[in-house]
Amino acid sequence: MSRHYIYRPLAVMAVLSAVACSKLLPEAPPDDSLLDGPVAGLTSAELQRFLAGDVAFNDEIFNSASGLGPLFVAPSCGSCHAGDGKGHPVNALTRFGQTDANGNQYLDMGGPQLQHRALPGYSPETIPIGTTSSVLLAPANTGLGFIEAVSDADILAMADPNDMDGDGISGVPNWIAVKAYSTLRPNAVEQNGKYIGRFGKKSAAYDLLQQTAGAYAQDIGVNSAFEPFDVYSGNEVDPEVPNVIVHDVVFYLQTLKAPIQRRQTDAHVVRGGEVFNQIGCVKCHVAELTTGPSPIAALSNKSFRPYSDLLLHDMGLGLDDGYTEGSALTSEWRTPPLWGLGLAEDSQGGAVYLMHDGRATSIEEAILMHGGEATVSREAFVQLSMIDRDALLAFLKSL
Ligand code: HEC
Ligand code: HEC
Ligand SMILES: [Ca+2]
Ligand SMILES: [Ca+2]
Ligand SMILES: [Ca+2]
Repeated sequence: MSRHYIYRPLAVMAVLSAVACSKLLPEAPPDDSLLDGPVAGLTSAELQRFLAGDVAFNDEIFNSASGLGPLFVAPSCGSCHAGDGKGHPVNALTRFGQTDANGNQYLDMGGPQLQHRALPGYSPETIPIGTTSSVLLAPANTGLGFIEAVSDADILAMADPNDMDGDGISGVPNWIAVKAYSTLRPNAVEQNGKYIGRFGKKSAAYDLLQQTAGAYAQDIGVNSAFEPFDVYSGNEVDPEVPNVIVHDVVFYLQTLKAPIQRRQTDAHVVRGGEVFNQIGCVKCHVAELTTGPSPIAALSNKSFRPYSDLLLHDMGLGLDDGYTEGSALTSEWRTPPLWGLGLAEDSQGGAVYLMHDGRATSIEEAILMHGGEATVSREAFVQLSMIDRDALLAFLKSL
């Protein structure tokens, strides 16, 4: 198995250090602190596809000759999802103009997604005056194949739309229209022609194919047979990225490994995990989920620990972005997985930017911003003794 991709971030450092000081070569970081690697147990044919997808995702920088734009946000997937970790505010996406649950408005003014860059000769979009806009930070792309393979029934079993158990928490799925090119998962649950979304901050994408084809078209201005309409002209254009590459990228996302918890036996971390359960964080950030059957054996019927229920929760006015997607309301967000949280600063340039738009610059701040259904849990956090608060943070940083 070729391991070049695992050490790629270090290649430059290795060269520099070899020049500067030929005796001290940098040590490779331990495997559990890297995000950019495949899940265990792939066949060699699967590893080849993983590598092809890795190259397309990280190394293919589009230009005008290869289909970039004319309107775009960034020239490659990797420019926002660097190292597959969380994105930085400089690469945030902006969506605007959707002010109620009745669908997109301002489509004639470039909504809903803002493309703020353009090829020479074209005018980039600006946010029309009078519209509300939402800023979204790129999430880490780890472990997504596991999330994709959870059955709808398992997600629905965690939902409690009418809060029957009276704990103030009422997670709901986002019911969305599925694109004609997506394949319904086995035993998909339908409600009035809508299905359960699970990717994106409001769970508005059904699967990784929709997320990928949509990102090529909307973020990079690169059309495919799946999403053939150019965002600038509105016209159908010839594919600028072939289906096989789109599928390789989907495969890469499906088989990117999930972060594994570090310092699992440290007593302080163990105590922090208990606190996490006691104060109700775990009610939304559900520790363990199980996949159903998957054509990729390494993902089939596996337990994994994302710390998410994949459901939408009303997080209160403070986090209301005035923007709706599918059946998700303006104050509703999908519980973000917390795996990899402790590695966020590696990919965010030494600082952390948490919550959907990166407004929280520490884990404590992120917790204190929880409102709505998470109010009871936040209040319990505020009441913690210093030692328990510290343990909780140690636990969160071990994820
Ligand atoms: C301009 C920055 C940017 C670019 C370029 C970009 N993304 Fe993203 N990506 C984001 C943001 C922001 C989100 C969250 C969007 C949302 O919630 O709707 C996201 C979400 C995702 C998700 C969903 C992850 C999850 O946890 O639900 C996947 C998968 C993804 N992107 C893949 C890609 C691929 C593949 C490409 C290239 C074809 C790409 N992205 C290009 C910023 C970017
Ligand atoms: C009612 C469900 C719910 C509860 C309870 C809850 N959370 Fe969250 N949490 C969320 C949602 C939804 C978000 C995303 C909000 C946003 O992006 O604006 C979030 C975001 C976070 C984030 C930021 C993650 C990131 O990647 O930006 C952290 C850290 C976090 N929660 C930790 C906790 C802790 C610790 C507790 C317990 C004190 C807790 N949460 C309780 C639903 C919940
Ligand atoms: Ca194009
Ligand atoms: Ca636009
Ligand atoms: Ca409940």
